[in-house]
Amino acid sequence: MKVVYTLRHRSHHPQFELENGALQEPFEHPGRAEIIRSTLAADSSFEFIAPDEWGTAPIEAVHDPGLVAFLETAWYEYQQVHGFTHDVVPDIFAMPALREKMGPAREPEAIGARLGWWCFETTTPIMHGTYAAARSSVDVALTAADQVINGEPVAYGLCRPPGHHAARAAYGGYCFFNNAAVVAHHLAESTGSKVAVLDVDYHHGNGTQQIFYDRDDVQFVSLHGDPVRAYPYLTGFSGEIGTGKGRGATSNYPLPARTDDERYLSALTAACGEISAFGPDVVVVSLGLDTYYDDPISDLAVTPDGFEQSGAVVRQLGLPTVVLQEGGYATEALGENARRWLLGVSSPEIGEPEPA
Ligand code: SP5
Ligand code: ZN
Repeated sequence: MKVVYTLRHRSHHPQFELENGALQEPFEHPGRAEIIRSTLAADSSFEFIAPDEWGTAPIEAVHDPGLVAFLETAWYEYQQVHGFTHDVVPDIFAMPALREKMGPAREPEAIGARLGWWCFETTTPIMHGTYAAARSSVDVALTAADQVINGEPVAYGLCRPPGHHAARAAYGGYCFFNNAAVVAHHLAESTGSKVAVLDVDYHHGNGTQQIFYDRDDVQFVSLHGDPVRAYPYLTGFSGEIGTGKGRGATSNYPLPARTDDERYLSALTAACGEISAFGPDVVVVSLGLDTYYDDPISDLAVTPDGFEQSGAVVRQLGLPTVVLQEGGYATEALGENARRWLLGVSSPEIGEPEPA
């Protein structure tokens, strides 16, 4: 299997994560991508390629160009006003309730206020190299998609930073650009095909859902911790099914705490049944491995065997498949968990009956 990777992800390296009223060690850090890289590099099933450069047009096809322009210069603008700051984080948020009855706000001019205009929470710092890393993550994703367009049955983009929490006009949740949404839109536009996005990250892919919520050419199907207890709290309920002509093209499977392999695989099989019924030409997987039983910020209970079987369930869709890395924070296990999922999605021996 082709693996798309670049070391440019390393230029996004937060010093802290502001969460639960404290500065914490970042859960999302360069070591995550590096353990996946080194684990896959030690297995001859995987062949590494570097990403091509795709520019901003495919990003601006799904994101507000104002978000792209903001992220390109935000760190520098902040330095000019506030002095050297490694991790730039908003300290004010543009809540629509502040202007109730007065009409919506306009994007502020002050850099500190613009941070809270484009960002929805405090755990996603911007530093010197964040924009370059986020752009490279999209390049990785698009290059993996290109492999599949050119005939590979499956390709893996080792994306970092992740993407699925980034909405059309908002970043957060460790995500800046929505790699999966950029790829799904690019596939739909460039090949005229129907696309399914299957999001298996522990956290609901609110950004991807938002971007495609009113579309009938891109299906969004997600399994995740129930937003009653799990980040991002505001989306991912089972009643969210899409709107307008997109009605029925969004499906959500909120899962209870400690969901084990058996229950997880049964929900995944049901989700894949909905994908088959939609009839896509290609599937994009948002591969979060934070459903792992020992993940430090999540509460499901999937094991390495469960990851391999999950990949095999997706393989049985029989569709060209672009797999993109999202979350997963048990760093020491992350490489092996990714390897098992990818072996499951690519190996005929796994999860299929023996030939007679
Ligand atoms: C891509 C991705 O997986 N983003 C996840 C962002 C989640 N950030 C906030 C998580 C809040 C976790 N609180 C955990 C308490 C653990 N004891
Ligand atoms: Zn996640």
